[in-house]
Amino acid sequence: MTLHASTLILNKDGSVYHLGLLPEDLANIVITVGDPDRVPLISEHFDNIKVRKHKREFCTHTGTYKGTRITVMSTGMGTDNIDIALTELDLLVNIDLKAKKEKKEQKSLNIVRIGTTGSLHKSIPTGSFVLSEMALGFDGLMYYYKSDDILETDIAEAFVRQTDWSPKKATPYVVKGGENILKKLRSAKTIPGFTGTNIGFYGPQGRVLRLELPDPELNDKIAAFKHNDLFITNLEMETSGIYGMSKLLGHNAASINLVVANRATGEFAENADVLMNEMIIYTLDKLVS
Ligand code: R1P
Ligand code: URA
Repeated sequence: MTLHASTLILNKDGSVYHLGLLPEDLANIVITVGDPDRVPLISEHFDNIKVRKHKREFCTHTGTYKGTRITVMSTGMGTDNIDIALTELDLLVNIDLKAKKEKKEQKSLNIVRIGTTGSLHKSIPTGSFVLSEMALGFDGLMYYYKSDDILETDIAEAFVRQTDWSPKKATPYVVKGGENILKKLRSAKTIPGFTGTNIGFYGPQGRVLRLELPDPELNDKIAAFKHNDLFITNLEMETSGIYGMSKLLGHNAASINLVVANRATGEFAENADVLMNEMIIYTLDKLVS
């Protein structure tokens, strides 16, 4: 089937619509970050940078690290951006952009998010590296795709029951990360995470400034959720979308997040920049080892 111009949208130079990238710009290992300013913090460790492109919130550098070709790309904040970022990354490898058709041979990317997060527990202090084994999405993105086969429905249903989740919000979903890439990143330095992905930073993560929340206990209920040995470790805004889209499209995804805020104690890491640099080097070294 040939894809319509309004579905597969390309720029005049043949690059994909939002990312502004051509297939040759992309490495097999793609690091994603929320913040465009984190891209040069990662690529400064590269041996060289051969591609530098920037469109909207998507800033991309491709080069080599210790001889291995890696792309680092910002996604901006939230799973709405992740829908675009992951779809267009997949287009770059699995669609023939000239013929506007799916390629016969499908390719899997290794996708690793390097992000920041808030911990829900005193026992996971600021400075921890949380490696998300699984994510719980509050964003509803997976329900816009045929996704039943990749979702851990029993865990999501237990969560809805235990937290008395309001049906006015999207139904939560649970999806696992990619074991092939998670196993490269696990070590005594990482904490295994079950990551809650929120649709915002303030109200959706229980932060009260001037606006009241309908359920002020929600963060406590999320922190108290238990299913067998599982509990939710941390909150951020992209991992569920990355895991869900990667599973649907056949890519391997992992998400490692630096705890910058501890929501149980109220602390915020003062040396977040130093800790982030340590986590970046840790992740790069594990990826090429
Ligand atoms: C909120 O401050 C942002 O920080 C976290 C959240 O997921 C959200 O995107 O990740 P990044 O530091 O990667 O942006
Ligand atoms: N990112 C989030 O989404 N939440 C936090 O508390 C910290 C970083």
